[in-house]
Amino acid sequence: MGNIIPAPVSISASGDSFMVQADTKIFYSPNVVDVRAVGQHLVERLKPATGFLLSVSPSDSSAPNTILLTTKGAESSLGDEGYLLKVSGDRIVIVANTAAGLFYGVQTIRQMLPADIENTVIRPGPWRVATGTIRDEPRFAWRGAMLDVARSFFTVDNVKRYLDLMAYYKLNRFHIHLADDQGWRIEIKSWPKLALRGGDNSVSGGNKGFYTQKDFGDIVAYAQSRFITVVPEIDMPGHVNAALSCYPELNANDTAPAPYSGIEVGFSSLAIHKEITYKFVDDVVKELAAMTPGPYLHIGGDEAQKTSETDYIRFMERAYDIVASHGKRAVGWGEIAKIKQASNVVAQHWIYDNDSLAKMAADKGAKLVMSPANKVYLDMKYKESTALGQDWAGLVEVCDSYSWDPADFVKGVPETSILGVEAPLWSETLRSMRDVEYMAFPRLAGIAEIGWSPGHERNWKEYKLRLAAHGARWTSMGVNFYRSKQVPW
Ligand code: TNX
Repeated sequence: MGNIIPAPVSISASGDSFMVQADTKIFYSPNVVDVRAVGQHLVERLKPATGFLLSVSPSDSSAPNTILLTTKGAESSLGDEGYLLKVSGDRIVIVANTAAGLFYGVQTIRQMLPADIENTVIRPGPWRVATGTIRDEPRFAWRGAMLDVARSFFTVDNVKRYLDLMAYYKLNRFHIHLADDQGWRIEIKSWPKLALRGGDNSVSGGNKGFYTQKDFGDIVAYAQSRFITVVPEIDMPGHVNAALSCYPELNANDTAPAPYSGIEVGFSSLAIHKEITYKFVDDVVKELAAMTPGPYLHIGGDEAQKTSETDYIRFMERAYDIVASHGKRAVGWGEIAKIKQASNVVAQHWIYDNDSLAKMAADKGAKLVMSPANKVYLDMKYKESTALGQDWAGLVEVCDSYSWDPADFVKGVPETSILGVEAPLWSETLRSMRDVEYMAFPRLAGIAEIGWSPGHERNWKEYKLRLAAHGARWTSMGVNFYRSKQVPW
């Protein structure tokens, strides 16, 4: 039972096995939202490799040869995302308070089956699940991954693939970086050139394109069905050359710059002193908020090197108010701690050697998401010879990215101020899903464990053995991963 990532809170094995067979039935609690869909998800995950199309029906009873997904009798201490999984020789029962908890129990079952279960062609099995009991719940509420689709665009299908991989590791926040100097990737009906022209550019050699609002709805729905909240980001007031190049009036000098396809940062800014800028922000935020069922909207705020400190604060405070006026909670990169409304924001700590910004955020009552670049930036090279990625925050081998803890990363920021962790993946050097997968795996699995599993028991020597077992799963899934020499594959 031991190779589950993220490691469950407690496992006790009883030495026997349950066998998934062609006539195994899935039962789910009737009249509980989304639970049927979780049962259906399990059927779909099991079908390609087993060839079985298991039946799914509403019932709270546990009979021999069934997998029961139930909310009946769930302890309140399991919370919103926890589950209890009992596997005996003749049945499997997952108990949780919510469909999300049942969904995580299902991900655990997938990982207890042989690695071949992730294959897309039918295999003989046998499809054994070891017996025993697992009780599990997450340490942190925010377990995220970010994809930069602005430097290089990734299609809706690419994003769905990433969401599937995230769900397998119980990640629950998908932050999508939708606009930057090199490209604007989301249709905004009130400012149509943003996507039409701003989408028709990328980093040199990257992919161009944009999501229509319908595409974006498709991404949101797919994420929701995997209990993942989408957090859309429009980076402001810097990182905006794509928008500036479409609309001259957003520039302080009324002149649109040329589209940009390099990899420099910190050179562009919205015109802080023009009222049209705030009309623009309001229109964009309004449309984005309407497309986003989740509570969060990310407004960037990093590397505004073209903007004075006073202007930066003035701009971000107004942007904050605009986000609040559309009913959303603002998320920003660490620099957002400087604004007066900081107590209500989620600040994403990325400048790994700037403790004072993180402390300022915590002291003002903000919640922090830990994304220290030297640990969790998935675009950092693994080693000098890694062909993809950058190295400004150092080389980040698999062990480095696993061996740290959110609660003691910044002295003076207590665990109670920390909402969770998130792994950003910037796409300056990425061109395809194969590239994305190579930089994300194996590191993303370890970051998921940091977000979910109890901190005190984690250690690399034990983790690397579990991680090694996931190599075969990624091979079955067709995931292109980095075969680090640190891991005994
Ligand atoms: C810094 S991290 C940036 C991004 C770059 C990244 C490259 C952050 C908030 N800003 O604009 O893509 O470095 O690693």
